[in-house]
Amino acid sequence: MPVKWEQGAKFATRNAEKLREPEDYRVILLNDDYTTMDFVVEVLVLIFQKNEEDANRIMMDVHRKGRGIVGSYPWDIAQTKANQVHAAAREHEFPLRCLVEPL
Ligand code: TYC
Repeated sequence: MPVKWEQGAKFATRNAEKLREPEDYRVILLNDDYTTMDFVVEVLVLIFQKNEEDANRIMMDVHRKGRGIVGSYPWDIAQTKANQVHAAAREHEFPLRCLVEPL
């Protein structure tokens, strides 16, 4: 029935928009000369739930290019993760920094 199909399509589109909507902020990791590679990988695994392979790839990308995208998250989650990175870095006396930027 065409009317029902059209309503279903609209509904599906709205749901897809809703699922994308909250991912508004990128967490950007910055390179530095002092934080160890192992610590950065650990941060990516424990705070950002990356697997070892992705964590290594992201860490090496940041190491080579100076900065890199870790992921996109709703604002409060991005802020919380950035705070957790800075707290862990401070605790281990590393200068590791990340930024939260709008998409
Ligand atoms: N450049 C650091 C080193 O050589 C490693 C590193 C990678 C530091 C990524 C920070 O976000 C970073 N030990």
